[in-house]
Amino acid sequence: MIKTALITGATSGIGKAAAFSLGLNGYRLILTGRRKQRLEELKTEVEQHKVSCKILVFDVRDRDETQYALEALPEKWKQIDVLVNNAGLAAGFDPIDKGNLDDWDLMIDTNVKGLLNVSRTVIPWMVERKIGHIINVASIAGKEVYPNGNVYCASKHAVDALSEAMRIDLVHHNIRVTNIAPGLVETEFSEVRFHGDKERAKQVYQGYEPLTAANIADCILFAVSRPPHMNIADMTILPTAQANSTTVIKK
Ligand code: NDP
Ligand code: 8X3
Repeated sequence: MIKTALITGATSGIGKAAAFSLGLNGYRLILTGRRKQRLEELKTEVEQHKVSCKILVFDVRDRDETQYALEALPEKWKQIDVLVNNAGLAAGFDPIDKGNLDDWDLMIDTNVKGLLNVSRTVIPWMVERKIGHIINVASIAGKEVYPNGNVYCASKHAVDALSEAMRIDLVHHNIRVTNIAPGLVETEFSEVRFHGDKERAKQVYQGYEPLTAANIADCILFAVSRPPHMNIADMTILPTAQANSTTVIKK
């Protein structure tokens, strides 16, 4: 039977790459994000590959909007086999005494509360069917803390903890939970972190070979395609030039 994957934050980067990777490997897709036009273009593109696709435009921070959009799915589309909780961002790169409080709200509301808003609606559908695989896109920033990473790191430590918590609470419902913790991946991430400063963002990925969004999508596909008795609990994926959050060898 055809499987259904819901991917949040599919308009860019890792989420978009995961849409292609899961779509081209037999999943039908529910793709979400705030930027409607990008979702429409992506739908057209995946449908050219004969992938069945629905798009939902909502902000994961808005609990009512999130619940409404998901509940409005036709019943058969609510049979979600794979939930990729990917929508997330960093905003700002300041020491804790100089951080912008709106940036802090944005990260906590998106990365933690947004992930919970989506999960709280979708998980009961998985529990009912006793089938499901949740992929939480956390980060190396959820394993370590680095200078000026403060609140972003805290939000990703929360995602890491929630992956463990979900695994514990859902194990008796036959639901798998995989925590994905990438290091430096070249996407729109740094542009968003630096509030649109493209030049500064570009420098993050210069002098070494960063990971691509497709590399992480490969890992997601690997995790979801294991046999049913096997759960990849946690994957940390780094560029070869990166040893940890603060050690990156640049030429
Ligand atoms: P991108 O900026 O390229 O993509 C982020 C995605 O998240 C976009 O599709 C965006 O969609 C969506 N998003 C952000 N805020 C919201 C919101 N409030 N509601 C709905 N969707 C939202 O970055 P990445 O692909 O790199 O990031 C994906 C995930 O990977 C994030 O959780 C990030 O923290 C994590 N990560 C990234 C790493 C990296 O180095 N790039 C490393 C480790 C983890 P839209 O704007 O259309 O709403
Ligand atoms: C994104 C990777 O190192 O910028 O989570 O935190 S890092």
